[in-house]
Amino acid sequence: MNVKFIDDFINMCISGSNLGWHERNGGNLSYRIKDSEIEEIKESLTDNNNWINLDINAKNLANEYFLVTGSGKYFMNINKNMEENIGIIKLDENGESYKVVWGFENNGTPTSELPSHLLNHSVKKEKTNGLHRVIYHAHTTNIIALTFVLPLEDKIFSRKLWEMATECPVVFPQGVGVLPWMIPGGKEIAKKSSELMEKYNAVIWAHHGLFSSGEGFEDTFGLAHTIEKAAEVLVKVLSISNKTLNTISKESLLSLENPFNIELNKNMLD
Ligand code: 2HA
Ligand code: ZN
Repeated sequence: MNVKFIDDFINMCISGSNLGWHERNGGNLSYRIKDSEIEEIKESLTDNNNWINLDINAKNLANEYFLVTGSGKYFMNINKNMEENIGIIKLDENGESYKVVWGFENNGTPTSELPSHLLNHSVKKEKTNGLHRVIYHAHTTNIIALTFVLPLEDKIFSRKLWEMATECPVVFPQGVGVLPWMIPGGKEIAKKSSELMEKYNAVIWAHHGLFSSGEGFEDTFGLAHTIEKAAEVLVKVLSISNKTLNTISKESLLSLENPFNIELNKNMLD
């Protein structure tokens, strides 16, 4: 299908792959499709009654359509055969089951992280009055590295990342959430992630990667990129020396609030 939201979706997968965040079948992406966009492609959707239980409840996503990457599929190959590598699912009227209405050809299924994607969408739809539509999971190398050496606390990651680049507090003034190591792919990690998504637009999974949320493909990717870039700087700083001479002080961080019209999460500053 030749439509803009699918092109943008695929381009985002390729961008992440080019940055090395999607080794093998690592990472996944989902997009809550707009009614007007479903209207555009409705001729290409199939009608069926093959409902599959989700084992989660996302009531506020009832009847919504999502474009999702496929389980086991490689981001680097995504545009070679999109009908196999990605697909569109529709949720039922209770937000408890889904059916495939396009794509996932040759017995494909949605990403193993579908529960995390849907619970995060559910929280973000509620919290942003429907503005957020994209949830992205990437295996961002430097963020993963930091989860081996920093305490797994929201406050420490947020403050350290803010200090690594002046744009960080502007791009994620709420900070970032951090989850300890958990089994991927299930309901438990999905629940814990979505609880953190109540407060943050990005959640780090220790020894695994990053989730980000946003309104569109550009800002969601940009958030992950900004966080990973700051993490890269921090990895370099820690590698050069165990002592830093200079940093962005608490006062300097706070002085960004007025000119950039942001409100920093003060919990990260005490
Ligand atoms: O799709 O990234 O977390 C593979 C993964 C699972
Ligand atoms: Zn992963």
